[in-house]
Amino acid sequence: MFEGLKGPGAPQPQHNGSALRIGIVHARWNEQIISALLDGTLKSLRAAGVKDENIVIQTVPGSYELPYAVRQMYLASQTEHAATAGGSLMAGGSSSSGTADLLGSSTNLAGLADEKKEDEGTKGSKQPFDAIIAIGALIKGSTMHFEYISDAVSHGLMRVQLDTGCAVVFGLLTLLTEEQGLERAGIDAAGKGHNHGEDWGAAAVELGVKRRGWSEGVFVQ
Ligand code: DLZ
Repeated sequence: MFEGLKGPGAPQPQHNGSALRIGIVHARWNEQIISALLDGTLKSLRAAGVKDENIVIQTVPGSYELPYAVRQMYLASQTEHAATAGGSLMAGGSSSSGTADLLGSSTNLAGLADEKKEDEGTKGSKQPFDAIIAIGALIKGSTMHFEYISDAVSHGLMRVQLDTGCAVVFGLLTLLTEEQGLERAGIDAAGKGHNHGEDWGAAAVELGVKRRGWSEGVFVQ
């Protein structure tokens, strides 16, 4: 894990993601960069104990589609949860408008054990996502396109997490050059870069664990 001046530093203690369900949605533009970022994200999710069957990956054409996709994925996971035996929409649960109790979570800590038992095997969890990671790489061109999309996606992702109460990890690189993207994906020719996807996976686990605590009035360190 990157612990340099500009990195987030490792949380103390490390969070255990083994009970979490995480969504990932990534754009398909700038495939080489995105592919490496996705690998880095998955690597850190797995290192924190998140199970492969509890990771759902979706793709969208470009970064502009990320906020909408995150919102719809979260609502879909709530629908899925409600459809499973014993599933119910509690505080933080779905509303057709997509606005939900900001303090709420549709998971409760006591219920997790039962749910875990029920989902053991290959099925994977059907609980609503604890966090969703949105990954995209926007590269500046010669028009204002970059500025408009960067701004819209940044605000859109923030809005989705505040409206739904689902933690959204900002995995959007806003790049002046492709080389900057290669560095931030850890695949630059000089080998000096760092894969930011690793930080995003760790952020999703930390926020997912803390969100569950907060929804129960518990402050997890
Ligand atoms: C159109 C476009 C351009 C020019 N550049 C990028 C980019 O660098 N990164 C990215 O993720 N998407 C790009 N797109 C696509 C838009 O995000 C979007 O998919 C289309 O405008 C369709 O809504």
